[in-house]
Amino acid sequence: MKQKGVTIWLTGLSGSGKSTIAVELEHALVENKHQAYILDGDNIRHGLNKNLGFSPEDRAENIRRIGEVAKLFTDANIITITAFISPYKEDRDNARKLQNEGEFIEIYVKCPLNVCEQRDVKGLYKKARTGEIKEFTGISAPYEEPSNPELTIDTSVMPVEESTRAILKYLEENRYV
Ligand code: GGZ
Repeated sequence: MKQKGVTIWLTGLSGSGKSTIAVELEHALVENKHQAYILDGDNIRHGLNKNLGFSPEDRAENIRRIGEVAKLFTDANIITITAFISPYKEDRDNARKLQNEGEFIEIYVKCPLNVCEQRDVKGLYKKARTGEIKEFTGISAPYEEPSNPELTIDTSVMPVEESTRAILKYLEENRYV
């Protein structure tokens, strides 16, 4: 079967596990001979979007550009995994609207704020609490939960391997892979 493109849009707080899940998922897909590619802060915010910060306007523009890039990759029949907080519902919905029906899978990587804050892998929550980092999602900037995602994964109860399996199961059941 020829591979069809699809965008797997991961959304959730900083530290919720989006990037880790994206990497695991990409590995699993590539092992099964699929073409998959991750768009994340490392390759987007450091390049195409390096002129953008974290104001609501800049986040909207960040997500708009990522949505357009994801569409191009999807059109090229690549399984495209995006890992951005994407805190605003309107911005995520706009990214969805760019794609054909069924080509955009929104996955809410859910994790309670207190758990993300406890993990604080990069020490950013601490800096947000002291005010050193302004407009930090969950602390001093909003996160709007998805109201109707295709899938929700709670990483405070589900380890990464299990989360990845749940996504693969969804992709198989819905004949994406
Ligand atoms: C949220 C911030 C901020 C602020 C820097 N708010 O855990 P990280 O470090 O690696 O992931 C976060 C990343 C968020 O970038 P996104 O492009 O995903 O955000 S958005 O979708 O809202 O545009 C965090 C770091 O950048 N970071 N400042 N103020 N996260």
